[in-house]
Amino acid sequence: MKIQRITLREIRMPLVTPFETSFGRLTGRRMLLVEADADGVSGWGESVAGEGPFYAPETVETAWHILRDFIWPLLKDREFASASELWEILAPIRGHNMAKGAIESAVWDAEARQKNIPLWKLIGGVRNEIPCGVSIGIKPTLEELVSTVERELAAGYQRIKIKIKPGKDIEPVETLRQRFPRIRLMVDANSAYRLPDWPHLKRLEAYYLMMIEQPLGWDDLYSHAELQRKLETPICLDECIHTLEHARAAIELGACRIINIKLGRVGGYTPSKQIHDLCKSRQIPVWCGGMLESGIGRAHNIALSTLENFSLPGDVTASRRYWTEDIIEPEVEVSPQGTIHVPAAPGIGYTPRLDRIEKISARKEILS
Ligand code: OSB
Ligand code: MG
Repeated sequence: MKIQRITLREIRMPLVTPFETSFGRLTGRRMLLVEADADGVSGWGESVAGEGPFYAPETVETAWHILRDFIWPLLKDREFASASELWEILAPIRGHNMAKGAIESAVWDAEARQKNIPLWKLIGGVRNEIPCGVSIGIKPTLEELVSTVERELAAGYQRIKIKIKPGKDIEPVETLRQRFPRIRLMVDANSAYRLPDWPHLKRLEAYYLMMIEQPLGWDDLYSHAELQRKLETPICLDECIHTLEHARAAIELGACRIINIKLGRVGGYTPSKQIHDLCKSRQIPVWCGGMLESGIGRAHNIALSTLENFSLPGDVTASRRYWTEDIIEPEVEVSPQGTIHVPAAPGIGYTPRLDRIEKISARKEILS
């Protein structure tokens, strides 16, 4: 394989409703899309880098810079046998996983299209239907939270995750547990607490949560290990796990019992699969996280979720939860049972709508 050219585009999409986490409130997204032309087919990827460095250090701007000035020079004129080699080719660049993940996933899509098979089969996926949960942002009132949860349960979603932060934690969880005694419920703090807050976090244990996601510092494995020893509820790590080595350290330290894998956070399919395989061998369940992706990133999350050890419902949901109009065809739909049927078409299995993508592009750069 050889990549003849890549096209970077920044698209802007307004969210159907604002999304609030402990690190900020979003009313829309700016995403960097990568289109890779390889031997007559094009593959698509999406960088999940945010507008600012608040979830992780990368931003749309840093991803653009790294793709143009460092990744493309490594890939230009380079022959490789398969997308599985990209991760090693990009190894001289330290970090910048979201930039790497965008191009790496695009090349996997291109390879699957060349072979005329679905991407999920190319990566070794084992299921053609994936279970789905939802991530619900911090709401201004408890009434709004309850009605949102009601609506998502009615749509079929199999587990509910709510975002929490200090002052908006015990009460929302208690309210939901009273109102919905039997649902699968979890919380995500996006690093809003510190270890001395542990007695407060321990109060959440009264509400039978499936897990508490990323309660402490974004790169603080040691404190999570301390906290996990004080809690019965499993800790799930998100932000902390940006490499295979961090995943191994987290497991060995006892810093978590579950891991959320995001393609962009770890740098693509190859590191995602490595972390997945490690977790499988250590009986650590994984699930696929989301980053408010457009249809392109969403399609990749669906493919990734077909790997065997993705045994818990992920944050992979219908296009319409976030977008009035998505950029792929068909849009992602969720069944009344709260599952997504994995598409059988080649590559990511959805067709990027180039006309619409061009229309909402704020900038574009072709590298060849
Ligand atoms: O921590 O999982 C997270 C969105 C943006 C940044 C971080 C996170 C999230 C979500 C949304 O929880 C998941 C989704 O795409 O539905
Ligand atoms: Mg999270």
